[in-house]
Amino acid sequence: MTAPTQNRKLLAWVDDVTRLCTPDHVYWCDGSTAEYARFMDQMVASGMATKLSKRPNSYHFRSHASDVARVEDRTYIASRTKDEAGPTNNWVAPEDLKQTMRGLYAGCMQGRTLYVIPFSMGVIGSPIAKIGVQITDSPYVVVNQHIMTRVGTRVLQALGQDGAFIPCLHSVGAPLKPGEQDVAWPCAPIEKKYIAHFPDESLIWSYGSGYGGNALLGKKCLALRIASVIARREGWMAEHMLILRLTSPAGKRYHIAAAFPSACGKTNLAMLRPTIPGWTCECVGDDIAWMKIGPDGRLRAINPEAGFFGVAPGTSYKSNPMAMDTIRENSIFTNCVVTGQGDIWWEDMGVPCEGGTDWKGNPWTPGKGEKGAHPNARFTAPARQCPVICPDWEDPAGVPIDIFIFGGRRTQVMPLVHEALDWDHGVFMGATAASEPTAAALDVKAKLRRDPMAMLPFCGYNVADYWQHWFDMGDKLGAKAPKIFYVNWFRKSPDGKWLWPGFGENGRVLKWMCERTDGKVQGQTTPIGRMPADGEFDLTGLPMSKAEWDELMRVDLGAFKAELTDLDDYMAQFGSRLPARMRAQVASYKQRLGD
Ligand code: O2Y
Ligand code: MN
Repeated sequence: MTAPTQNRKLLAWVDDVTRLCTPDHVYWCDGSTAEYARFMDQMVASGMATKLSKRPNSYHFRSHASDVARVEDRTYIASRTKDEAGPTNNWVAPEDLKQTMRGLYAGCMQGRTLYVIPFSMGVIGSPIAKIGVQITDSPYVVVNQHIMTRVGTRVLQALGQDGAFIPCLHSVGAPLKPGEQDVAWPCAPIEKKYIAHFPDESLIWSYGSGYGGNALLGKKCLALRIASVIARREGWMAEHMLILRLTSPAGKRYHIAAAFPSACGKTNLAMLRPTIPGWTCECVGDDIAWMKIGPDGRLRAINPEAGFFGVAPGTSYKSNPMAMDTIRENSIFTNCVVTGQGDIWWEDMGVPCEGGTDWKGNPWTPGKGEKGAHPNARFTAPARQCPVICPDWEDPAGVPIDIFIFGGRRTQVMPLVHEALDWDHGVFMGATAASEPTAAALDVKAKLRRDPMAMLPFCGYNVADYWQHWFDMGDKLGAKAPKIFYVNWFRKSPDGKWLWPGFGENGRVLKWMCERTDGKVQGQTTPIGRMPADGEFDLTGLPMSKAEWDELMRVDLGAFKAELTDLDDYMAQFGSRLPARMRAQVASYKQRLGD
């Protein structure tokens, strides 16, 4: 196949990789619907995919049982020095890692086709967008990238002869000997998997896994780990945040970006149906926000992705009706149950299932004692199919952000909502965001799992430097900086009952934030931040007693103080790189708690 580009660097790179990986064929993806259909037909014919008769143009895939999620232990930030990667990332010297991986890549595409996928993160031509090119030997990756990014010839046109792109090399790491029969999900054993980032040259090398974030390299690898490094250098932000637009009954629009650790309901919040009359919500993105300061001095955000790669189990018409409608057609499902009727099913989908074939390919009926879908089963669906996709979700200029939200999963201690006293305090709140490890480990000595700005697995450099970047962005934004809040949807009463109903009721929390942003309500200052004053928070129609509300919002200073040792240990790991402004925040936090 002749290359449909004259971009010199791209041609040279594809040549180099072809020589190293020795595929049988090279194919340049054009991103067309015909190409997508052809790939799906081929994968159905080879037994890799199942066409779902109940959902138009939708397919199911089963991964290898060992290749079901991101592999953080095998994810590396190969910056020049270990200190630049920081204490929270795995580091190997770039040349050492390259040597190891070159050994693995040598001949790794034998018997396979090398696909070249030119893709854009963000609408082509947006001042915030970036172009990547992924080389892969996985047709499953090709069809997923069709949905998750903007793929094809238009990207090559935008690239021209000399345009820059981020090279993303991927192989499933399973060469085929002549005559050898392929398997449904080729991949390499765990000790040969590497998800490698070379931030100094904006380069991604991934080997051995065909799953999700390990293989769809535009997502976590490019849009977060590599982009966070570029963003720091260029003065913008690449964050693990959903973006939504909330509109008040008066028609005023608020744009909110929110960071929560993985599997904390980000997709659900991004597609919120507020229960409070007159308020509406539209989704701009469910996972990643790229934000630049616009000509008006405000922070403008785009969703660099074009699709959703959502967790399937737990998604239902109760938890997320908009996601359920999004995945009615043109979707890919991975590691779900395929029912006898030719549909997909997963645990807590809210519909009965008579049985079918489970994610491992075994016959399955409910009550078998094993889960039918893998807990990290996924749907891949085009964002444009979301019934509440924001009409401006592809505005190249992005949407202006009014509010940042951080959060974690805490059954105790953290109230439903509190507001930062100022930008630096907000950075502290994001930096110290934490979840409880597991319900079983819930005792006073159990360590909290800190996940700074929900970026722990995704920050491509030293987290202490990342915090400094946040402080610097606050200085640049000045009075136009978004207000910062912290939420906890997951608090329980002493007798173990959820205190907050969540789902559509979360709109009430967002409403209070908007009213704070407008100065319509004043809140009250507490040692941990500003909280709703009596009567400010709209509880109309909610069956919640005053005692339950008080418990939900209770600030037990003793419990906060008990976590200070953990906080000190956490901050200490960053040594002298910890920004002075973060030290100052820790000191004033302790002072406010009366320590
Ligand atoms: O397991 C994977 O590879 C998927 S991880 C993922 C996918 C979509 C959105 N967020 C995440 C995450 O881990 O934060
Ligand atoms: Mn995520």
